[in-house]
Amino acid sequence: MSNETLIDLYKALIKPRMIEEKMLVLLRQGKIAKWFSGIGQEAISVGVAMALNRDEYILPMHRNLGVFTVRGIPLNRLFSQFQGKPGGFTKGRDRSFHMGSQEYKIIGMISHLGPQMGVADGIALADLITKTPHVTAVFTGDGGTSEGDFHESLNVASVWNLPVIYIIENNGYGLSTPSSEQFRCKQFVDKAIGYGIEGVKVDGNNILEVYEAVDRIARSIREHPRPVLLECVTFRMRGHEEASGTKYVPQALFDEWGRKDPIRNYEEFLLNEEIINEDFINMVRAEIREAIDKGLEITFAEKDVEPDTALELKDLFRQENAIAIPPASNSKTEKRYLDAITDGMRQAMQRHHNLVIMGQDIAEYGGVFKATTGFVDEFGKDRVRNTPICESAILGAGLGLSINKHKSIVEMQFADFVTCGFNQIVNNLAKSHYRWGQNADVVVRMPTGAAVGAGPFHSQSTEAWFFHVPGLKIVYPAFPSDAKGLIAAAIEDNNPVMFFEHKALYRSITEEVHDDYYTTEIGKARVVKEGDDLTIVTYGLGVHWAMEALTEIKGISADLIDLRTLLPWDKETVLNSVRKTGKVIIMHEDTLTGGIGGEITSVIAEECFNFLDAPPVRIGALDTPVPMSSALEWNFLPKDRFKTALIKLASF
Ligand SMILES: Cc1ncc(C[n+]2csc(CCOP(=O)(O)OP(=O)(O)O)c2C)c(N)n1
Repeated sequence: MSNETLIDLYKALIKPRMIEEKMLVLLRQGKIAKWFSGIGQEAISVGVAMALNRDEYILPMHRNLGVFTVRGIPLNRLFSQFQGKPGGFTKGRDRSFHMGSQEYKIIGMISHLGPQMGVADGIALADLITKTPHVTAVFTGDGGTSEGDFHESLNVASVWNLPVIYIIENNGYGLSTPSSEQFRCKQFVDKAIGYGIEGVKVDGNNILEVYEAVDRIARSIREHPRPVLLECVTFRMRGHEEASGTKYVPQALFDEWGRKDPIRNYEEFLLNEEIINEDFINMVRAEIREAIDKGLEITFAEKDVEPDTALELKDLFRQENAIAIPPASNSKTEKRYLDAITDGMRQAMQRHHNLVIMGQDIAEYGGVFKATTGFVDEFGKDRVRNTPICESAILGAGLGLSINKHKSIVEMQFADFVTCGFNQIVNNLAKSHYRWGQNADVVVRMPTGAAVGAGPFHSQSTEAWFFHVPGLKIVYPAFPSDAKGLIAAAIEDNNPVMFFEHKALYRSITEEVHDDYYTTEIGKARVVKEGDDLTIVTYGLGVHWAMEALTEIKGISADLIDLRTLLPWDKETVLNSVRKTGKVIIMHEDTLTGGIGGEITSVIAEECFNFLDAPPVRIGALDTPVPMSSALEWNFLPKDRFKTALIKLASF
């Protein structure tokens, strides 16, 4: 290494230490609220960030201040981020290192630790597909490796040859829990063998070792994309966060690792080699001290964030959504619900060359419901990807693709299995735009619903789980024409959309559907039938039950509203109808308690009280799991109870 590189590494190494020392003072003075210290571990963040190219993504954790400083983020912006001031990266919405920046190619963590690694997979996948010779580096602590996300993301990266360096900072503790109570492996490089990937172990307190290893691995990965696990052995010299103390760590360990301090040792080495001298050290330190003081001055002078409710709500989503796309001609063909979804997806794949579909068995096999039959032949294996059974890593990868300029559709084999990827959806996809302005351009396809004799784990209605999550959109078509228009709209939308498609409707209903590509507006209900006696609000299979009931039971003139979008639901259409009819019944296939019907009923009660001639009625499935045998399943489902309630409401 040239003296210049050695000196650059030195300057980069002491900066985060000096910032931290200042932060600890400010903490004692009550000027900052919390601090997660990386003292003792700086050589890893700094070595990694210095070895990578400036346009390569890094996904750091809570002890990686060095990544942020090496990338050259102005200190006042960093301090404003720590202080929740407007000059930070999250408009005061998230704390400390929970931030990302496309400008600096840093993607910060969510608190859940492990999900970072799936996101890294997606970023790397985009590079792999576009043949961009880039490396993505993602950090985890040793404790974080106990999470399923660690396993899933390494597994996905290994089968897909993703160019990711997984950096494990093995500091012996996960919060207060020592390694012996966290895992039984002797060293993490052994785990790499299990994933069929290379593992490299370095002294994480030696900046030269870290830098050289990452530089060598990165050069090789850029040429031959593949994942590599890098274990950096180190020690955390302070508590998990400052308030938590260090009582659980034996003093002997502090003494031992104190002697291995990465900064003092490197400084001594440079002094011994006469590459630097005391004057130089003093000069560099003075420069950094001045930069810190200047940065703090700007941050402290900055006003606090002022709440703006309209902005808070607006920033949930990226707003530049695609405009409505009408069909180019009037040509139509009779299509089943499933074929309409396939058609919409195929045309979207033709239109968006950066759109990737991922799911279990979706490639050659065409998916268990055959929604993607023939796609792999038309669009190739890069864009139509069979995935391992790793819902969490794949949903995280969806966000990663989005970060790296791709759109994605992730198929859950059955909506029930979304539980295994729940965290990525509700905490990562849903919150990322609000937190730091990064949209998650991901459609999650959810083959849903009962009435197919499939029992408790292949039949659930899961839409209400997501209805409560700000930052998501939920669509749920009941007809083939809407299925095509809404899947296209979901794909055109740059935000995360949960797309529910009812399995019992796949092959049971047909409709004339436009052959051309078109979108159906998200957020707008469809009035299926018009009438004056009462209003029926429903969606999915419920729409068909309601149509059947209105045909069977003579003499009820009803507005039948198919919501089509559940989040945001079309209040205007529902409330206008209820104001007209004065009576309303809300019915869904989902279980009653905590179902979407409760929310709709409550808004109707608030907004239409003076127009109501009867109490609003809510009908849902029994509050039990979905039973398998036909008699039990139809007893569980609300179809018959709906008819009884409808007659009762009509004669109220
Ligand atoms: C899913 C999840 N469970 C629990 C926590 C609480 N938690 C925060 S950090 C931490 C320990 C992390 O240990 P490790 O990955 O070894 O990193 P270290 O803090 O030692 O650097 C825990 C349990 C969390 N953030 N996320």
